[in-house]
Amino acid sequence: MSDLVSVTRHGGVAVVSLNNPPVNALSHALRVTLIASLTELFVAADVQAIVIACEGRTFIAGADIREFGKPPLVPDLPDLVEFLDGAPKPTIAAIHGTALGGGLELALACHFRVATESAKLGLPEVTLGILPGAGGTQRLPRLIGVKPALDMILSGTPISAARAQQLGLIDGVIADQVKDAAVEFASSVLAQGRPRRRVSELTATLEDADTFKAYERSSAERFRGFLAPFRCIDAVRGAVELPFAQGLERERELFKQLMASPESKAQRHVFFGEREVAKIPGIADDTPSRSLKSIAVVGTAGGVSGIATSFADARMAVTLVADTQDQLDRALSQIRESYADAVSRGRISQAERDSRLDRIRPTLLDDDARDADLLIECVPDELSDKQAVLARLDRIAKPNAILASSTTLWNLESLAEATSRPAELVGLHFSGPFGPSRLLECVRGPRTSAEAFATVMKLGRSLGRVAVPVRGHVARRLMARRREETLSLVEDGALPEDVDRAMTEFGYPIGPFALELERSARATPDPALATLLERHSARHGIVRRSVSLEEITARCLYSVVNEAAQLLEEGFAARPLDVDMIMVHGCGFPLYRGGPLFFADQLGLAEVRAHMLQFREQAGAEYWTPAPLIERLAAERGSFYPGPR
Ligand code: T1G
Repeated sequence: MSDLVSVTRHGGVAVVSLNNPPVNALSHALRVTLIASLTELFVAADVQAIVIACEGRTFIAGADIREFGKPPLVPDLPDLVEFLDGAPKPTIAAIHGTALGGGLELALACHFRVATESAKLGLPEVTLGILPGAGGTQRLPRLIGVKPALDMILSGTPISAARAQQLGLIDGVIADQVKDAAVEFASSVLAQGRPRRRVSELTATLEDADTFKAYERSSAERFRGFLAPFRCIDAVRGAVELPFAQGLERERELFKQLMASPESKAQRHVFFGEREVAKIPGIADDTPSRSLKSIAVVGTAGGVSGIATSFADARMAVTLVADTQDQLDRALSQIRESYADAVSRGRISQAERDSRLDRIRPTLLDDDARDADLLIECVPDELSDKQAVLARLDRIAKPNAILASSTTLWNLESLAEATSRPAELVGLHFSGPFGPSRLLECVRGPRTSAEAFATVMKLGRSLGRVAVPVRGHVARRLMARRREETLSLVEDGALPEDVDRAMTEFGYPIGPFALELERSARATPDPALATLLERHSARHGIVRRSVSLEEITARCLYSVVNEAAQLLEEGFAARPLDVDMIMVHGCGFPLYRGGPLFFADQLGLAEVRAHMLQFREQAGAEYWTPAPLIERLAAERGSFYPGPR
């Protein structure tokens, strides 16, 4: 057998071990080798049961996503799964780490499943804009029921082994020596003569006739703009309404539709983008980074509670330093409020809330921050205030501590001058214009060391955030340009509610004007405001006209695309990917569109440029001169992302 698959014998039990690092993805080579190995074992007289296990840190994490969009290779994953479903002797999936997507579907084709306590099981395909395409939508509802299956498939969130056992998804939780424990389980199956249970032969029963309608209704708001969740519901409906083989065919049809959809291409771009963006241009992957265990958050300006809780949530010790007791009390009550909200939404338990709060040590003394590995200032965005606090921290911090600024206004060099350690100074932006987000914008100054920067980029990952390396305030500049364009649209004749409608229909969670008003308020028709706008436009000699939703959408999108191209040329962002990840994870850009630059590529840059020139006629060169990068790419019929994505 090849390195990909090895077989060991334990009496009548054969253990088939898969070895395809890093996550045992079911690549074509692995599929071929596994089928060859199983074919032999199915007919081997001295083999009574077969265990399927994996080497390395995880069971199978799904199909090989890198094969997506390429010509299909036979046998494909459904071929392998249906081959396994026909096994003439008991098969047992022995799960450790994660069993995801095609990995769980393969396990569902086994007669029995066992998993270690820490294992996670899930069907995350919907997060890639597709659906479980190797029988998962047909077997899971048959095994655990329609509603639990829909919950797993629509959320894409893996469940724990304990929950999987509760649902009947696995037959036992085993010790970490997964192979030995699985052989023991297999031997007990043989000893007890337990019948082989083919999940495909079970029936998916509908507890409540309104189930599918109810999930479609709740998904309408929850998954606004996404395609895959609704196709998932259709596929699971097939498990109830159709015989197994026909249900599989429907699943296959829907899978192919989604795989070819622009939404899935965009979501796969974001999946790989989140991983690729962690690689820092100009800094070697093996650059040493420091371990950050204790953090000092100094100051209580806006966003302090989000920053402090991010670190406490990641099990780091946090020293929260404020100038006055008042400030400290205010920051602590914000933190308590956000944890109370997390408990009330069931996101964390009361015990978890308590232990996270315990990690935050409030103080009025700078000196209490002297042992911190990273000290981040969070004072109001005044240059002198920032310089003063960084100078203070520079004096008390230990030699190899990293200093960070939360500024979204000042360039890092103007702050570095206030310290004796410019090589240890970075910028960290935790929240974007939409408030708390998954983004961590990491700003590298001209004198920031590779080691300090690699350290904070890694920090982003341990905080469960998407860390994006930049050389300036990219999110702020992109959103400032969009804001400018929304105001120009309103001057031209659009009404705030039109702009908000165009942006929410495009997929943003909230419109720019509603965002400016308090979150809860929506820009609603306001005759007084309309009159004000008319007077304003008249005062500026602007003849108001009706502005279509299409024009609003195009101007809000292309203004960001053009500004991004400018930022790339100025070197504030190194890759189009950085811009897309910032916009998707920090500025509300719809995930199923992949980011403004990925989306612009789908439209074609020549087309985008033509629109910009049209707007330049209307609004003038100051705002709408296409960036040189766009001119060049459009002329070369190029794209921000050359090659297949
Ligand atoms: N295929 C190919 N490469 C993959 C991969 C996959 N399924 N999963 C991860 N990688 C690469 C990843 O790009 C990275 O590469 C490295 O592995 C480590 O990943 C029919 C069609 C398993 C929880 O959606 O959620 O099955 O950057 O950095 O944080 O129904 O990876 O080092 O070059 O994320 O420890 C469904 C996706 C597929 C699971 C590990 N499966 N993977 O997280 O490491 S669709 C998924 C993950 C499917 C069938 C359909 C996570 C992980 P590089 P990592 P990690």
